[in-house]
Order: sequence, then C-alpha cells, then structure tokens
Amino acid sequence: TTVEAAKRAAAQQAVADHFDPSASYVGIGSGTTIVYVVEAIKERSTNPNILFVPTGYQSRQLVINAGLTPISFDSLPNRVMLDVAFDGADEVDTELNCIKGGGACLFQEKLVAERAKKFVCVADYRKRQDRLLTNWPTIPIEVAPLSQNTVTTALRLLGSTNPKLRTTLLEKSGPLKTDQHFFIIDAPFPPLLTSADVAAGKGKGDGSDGTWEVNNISRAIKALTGVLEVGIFSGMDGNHAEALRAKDGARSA
Ligand code: DER
Repeated sequence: TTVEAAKRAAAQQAVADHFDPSASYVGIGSGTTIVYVVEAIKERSTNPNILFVPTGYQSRQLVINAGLTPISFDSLPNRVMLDVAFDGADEVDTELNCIKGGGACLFQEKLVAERAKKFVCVADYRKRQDRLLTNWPTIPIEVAPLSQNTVTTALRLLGSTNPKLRTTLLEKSGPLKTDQHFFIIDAPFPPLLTSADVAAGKGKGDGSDGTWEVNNISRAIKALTGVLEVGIFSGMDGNHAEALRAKDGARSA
C-alpha cells in the first residue's frame, strides 16, 4: 500500500542520511514505522559492536528479533550520549514538534530521544499537519494511577473537553498499563498553535483565550502532580530535530 511504501521510503531516507555504521549507541523507538528503520539499518551495517537502546518492550523485541544487541537505558555508562535515536510520531507540525504516545511508550521514548546527540523522527505523509491535534485528536499523558482523577479534573480546567483513560478493550478489561505500570490519559484539545502562530497574533497560546501554544500546554500539563510525561516532543530540549524529506515529498521531523 502507499502508506507502507511511504513509511519504508521515509525510513530508508532517514537511515541513509543519519545512520553511521561506526556508531556506538543507537536509540530505537516504538510503533510500525520503526520496523522499516531497523530493516534499513540491517541492510547497512553488520557491525556487532553497536548497542541499540530500546524504548520499551516492543522495541526491545524488535531489536532482538533483528539479531541486534540491545542495552537497557539504565545500563548506559554515565554521560554517554547516543550517536542517534530513531523513532516515529503520531503527528508532526511545521516547526517539527511531534505528538507521540500512540503506542503508550512516550516516557522511555523521551528519555532515549533526549539522550541522543541527534533525534530523527520518521513519519509518513499522513502525520504531516500545519498544527498538532489537527488529525491526531489527543495529547497522550502518562500518569501515576493514584492521580488519575485529579489529573483528569485539572485537564478539564486547562480546557480539555473530555480527557479519557486509555483502555485496551479487546485485550484486557480495565485500563492500559505502560512499561512503567502507569496509566495513559488521552486529552483532547483544539489544534495547538505554533510559535509562529502566536507571533502572528493568531491567539495568546497561554490558555487564557482558549488557545494553547505547543510548549505552553506541554509545560502546563507536565506541572500537574502525578504526571510522569507528556506526549509532546518539541525542540527535543537542546537536541537537534533533523528535518527529513521522505521520498513522497512529505517532511518528517
Ligand atoms: O507511540 C509513538 O510515539 C510511536 O512512535 C508511534 O505512535 C508511531 O507509530 P507508527 O509508526 O506505527 O505510526
């Protein structure tokens, strides 16, 4: 299908541009696009000394099944930075901010992404929107189970219409638990303004007029007691979000 072909094209492009076979540490994210990234890495490198840092159980299995060597994030030597980290996204805006967490791995994904000299996000044309929450409707938030109700109430006060606990109806009755044994709340908000939008006067972006800018809403949610991590990746906190042009002309962060 064109979607799978686009995922593969974006992955091949990302690996061609940003994977160095002499790397020591490489981060591997979660989801379905990352499978093509691992495939492309296997095509390019047989270097057995590269250690791959997964972003959760599924990612670790992908690394092992590909015959690559995993190392857990907490086994990394102090101050060592990954040469590069590859991951997917649920949506990417014009400033390369990402919504992540569709696969409920956002905490470890952010840990790994921030530990890398370069974060390469691989996304096909469907993910590319002018603003976050245009196509993907909610911000995934990882919370301590005990705080679920207080965080939900606080999210409503921030303007989220109907924040919902993520359940896995088909596989398990009751709420989903992450690899950290936390819950995920998916919080709908109106499309998030970019910094350019705010500069152009499209809204205050601080929630006072009903509009939120990407970094403001991320900080406001992160500040709520009980929130472990928010599924908004912006600027990668000092890391370098590379803009990749996938073969189909779409941009991925
Ligand atoms: O959960 C995540 O952030 C993942 O990267 C994921 O949402 C991307 O998944 P996909 O590659 O299957 O679209």
